[in-house]
Amino acid sequence: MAANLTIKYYLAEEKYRRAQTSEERLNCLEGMLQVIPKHKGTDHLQAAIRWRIKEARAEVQAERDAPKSGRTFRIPRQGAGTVVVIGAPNSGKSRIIAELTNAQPEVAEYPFTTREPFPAMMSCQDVLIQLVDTPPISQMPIEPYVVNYVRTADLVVLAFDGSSDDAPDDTLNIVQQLEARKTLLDQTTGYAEDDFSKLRVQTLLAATQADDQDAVVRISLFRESMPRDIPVVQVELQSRDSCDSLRDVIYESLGLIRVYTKAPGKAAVYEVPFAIPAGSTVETLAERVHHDFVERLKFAKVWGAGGHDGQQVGRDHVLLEGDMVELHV
Ligand SMILES: Nc1nc2c(ncn2[C@@H]2O[C@H](COP(=O)(O)OP(=O)(O)OP(=O)(O)O)[C@@H](O)[C@H]2O)c(=O)[nH]1
Ligand SMILES: [Mg+2]
Repeated sequence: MAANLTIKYYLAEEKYRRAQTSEERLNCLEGMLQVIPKHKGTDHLQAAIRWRIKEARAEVQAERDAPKSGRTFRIPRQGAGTVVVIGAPNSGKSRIIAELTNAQPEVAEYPFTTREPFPAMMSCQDVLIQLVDTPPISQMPIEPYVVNYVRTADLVVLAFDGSSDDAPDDTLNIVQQLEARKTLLDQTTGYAEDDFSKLRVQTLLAATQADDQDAVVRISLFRESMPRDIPVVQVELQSRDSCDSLRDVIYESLGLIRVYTKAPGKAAVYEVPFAIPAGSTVETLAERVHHDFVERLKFAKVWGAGGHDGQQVGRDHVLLEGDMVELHV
């Protein structure tokens, strides 16, 4: 986290990253400029936002003058995180969704089976995570809406067919196509400093059919040519254990903690958690519970692992896994 920036600013920046249309992006940028602390230390960043606002206005105008061609599929975000599954034809994307959720996307031995994106919910540790299946990315130019999905995802799962000699090159082609669109598959998510067009997105390589005897060699070949190191999970989707590990790795990669809320004076019930990013404060939780709560929040009481037994805390208090929180507004 750069110095001198507030949680409010980071919330605004996160909202911007998740915006799906140029109009939404413009609104979010204006919101970021409003809440960014105005002092010397943020001069550069303020200038970068102003510059991006100018660009975004031009984009909005250009789209009004000549609506963008190409398909768009708006998928509303659902659950505690959105995981976009991308990959080359036949890399096992739909099979991943089929094994980890109750949905039944078409899975087939031939390539180009999936034609449209498809969202489904995965449940892990009482938390629902949205997985989005996508059509394959091949040598054809990647569709703009898929780039948009990748950029707004909380995590990208890059499927890699461990049984195919084409997998290293085909997967590298995807990395490069995204890179040409200023989108870098990487270990963490964040904007390049002072450049709101270049974005790193946290990615996990899921090597399917990993029981194939040459899968490890193919993965190594890919890693050698991949410009950045990303974590790899090897899966054999026929095995229940292997699917369970993939589910766990996806959940853990999202870096969430589960916290519970209760109304003042009511008994604590540990049933439906709020899953929020680790390191989140009471203020972030308040935002999730109700957008009004951030302004109205007076204090909170916390019970949990950090030794808290109903102590009163302020909005900047950092929450821990399993905390029970009473928000007083
Ligand atoms: N045994 C085994 N088969 C797999 C695994 N992953 C994928 N498959 C098979 O590989 C074929 C392709 O899987 P899909 O999930 O349809 O691949 P896809 O990436 O969605 O393909 P497109 O939609 O065409 O891009 C299917 O026959 C799957 O059953 C795996 O880990 N183990
Ligand atoms: Mg598919």
